[in-house]
Amino acid sequence: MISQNRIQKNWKIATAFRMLILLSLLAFLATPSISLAAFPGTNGKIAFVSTRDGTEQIYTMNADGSGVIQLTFTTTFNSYPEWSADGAKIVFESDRDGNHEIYTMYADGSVQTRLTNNAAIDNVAAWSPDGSQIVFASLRDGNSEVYVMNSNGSGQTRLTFDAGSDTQPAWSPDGTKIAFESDQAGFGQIFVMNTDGSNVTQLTTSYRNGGANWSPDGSKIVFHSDRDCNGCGTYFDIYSMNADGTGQTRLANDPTTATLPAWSPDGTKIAFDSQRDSNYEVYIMNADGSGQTNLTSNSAVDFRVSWGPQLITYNFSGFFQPVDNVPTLNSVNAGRAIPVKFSLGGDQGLNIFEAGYPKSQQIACDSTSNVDGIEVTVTAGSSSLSYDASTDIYTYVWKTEKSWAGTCRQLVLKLNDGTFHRANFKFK
Ligand SMILES: [Ca+2]
Ligand SMILES: [Ca+2]
Ligand SMILES: [Ca+2]
Repeated sequence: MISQNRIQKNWKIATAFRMLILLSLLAFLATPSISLAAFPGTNGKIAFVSTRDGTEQIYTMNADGSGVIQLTFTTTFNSYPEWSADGAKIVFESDRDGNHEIYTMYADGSVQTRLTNNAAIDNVAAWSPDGSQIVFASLRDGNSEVYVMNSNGSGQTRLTFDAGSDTQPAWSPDGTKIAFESDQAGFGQIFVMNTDGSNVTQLTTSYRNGGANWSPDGSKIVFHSDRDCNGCGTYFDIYSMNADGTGQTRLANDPTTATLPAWSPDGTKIAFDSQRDSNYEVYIMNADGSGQTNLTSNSAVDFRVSWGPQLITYNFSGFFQPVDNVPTLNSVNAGRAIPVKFSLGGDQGLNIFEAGYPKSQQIACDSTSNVDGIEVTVTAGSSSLSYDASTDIYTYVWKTEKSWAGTCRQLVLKLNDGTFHRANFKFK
């Protein structure tokens, strides 16, 4: 963001050379930086924006640059992707409905859902670590401010109240702080505040600084700055600092301009974009700046990265005896403890169920439909779930109730890879 005053002042002093510099500056600043927050996990896919199919669209790729998949396909702008902490969803910005609004979609591009509906620009969104909330910037109150909303778009609440441009919010991995960029003190600088907007603290002071992105452990923030060209506004590089603003260190030493850094979920690497190969490409480097590698090598613009965690995927075997898989109606004595056995293709630990599951729900005995489950299951004894490495079998012991005699019921296992597995029972 750049103020009108600054534009006018720059134009007054413009020589032909300065006009070129300014045009570059405006080209950069006209596209506000993505808001980024890296949450801990195993490194998964990198989301990025490319113009390779005409307009800015969102893509994902593997961390070695392979397996590029296009996720958005509107004729308009889709940009600023940001992964949720569990890797299941991406929040992004699009003007497909007439002006800039915030949307979410699943990691495969499905169920693209609009969250904001405001005639002003709503942009650069990022998730809270638990996925329940989204921070974003909006010009709805006259100048850019940071807002927060629930992840379904409800409860939109303003957090900043200054005359400067407040943008690029990024939620700290521990959930307690929001970093953002503001020019309330001159050029854009990085600030942090509490998640209710209180306790605003400035972390950077020299020249332009933006693109703040928390390390997965919350101890550091990477960002871009033009301080090594003394605030020229055209050449940025990647820097890191401690989360309190101390220890500011240059990392990329980019010969051109490098912006919008994003930590990998395991904290060992940083992705960013650079123009060193004549147009924007996505790069990764080690967290100390070594090993810089071009991942995209495409003549189009490739930039605005967010590095997601690996989605958990289990290789569910189906249920083993004594439980038969659907559509069989398992006939059992009401009140019995039922050993529910299955394999996930190796030892996946004992934290395999989505919170609140397994559940069960009464069904009609001739029903073939799936239910979500209502009652949380009761387990028999203290060992509700066990894993036997010698047979690669998980056993979940489900305690049924005598009062269920004469009814039918569906057992619903939701695993924390997001998959449902069900079995039907008739109680004698
Ligand atoms: Ca809008
Ligand atoms: Ca403001
Ligand atoms: Ca490119």
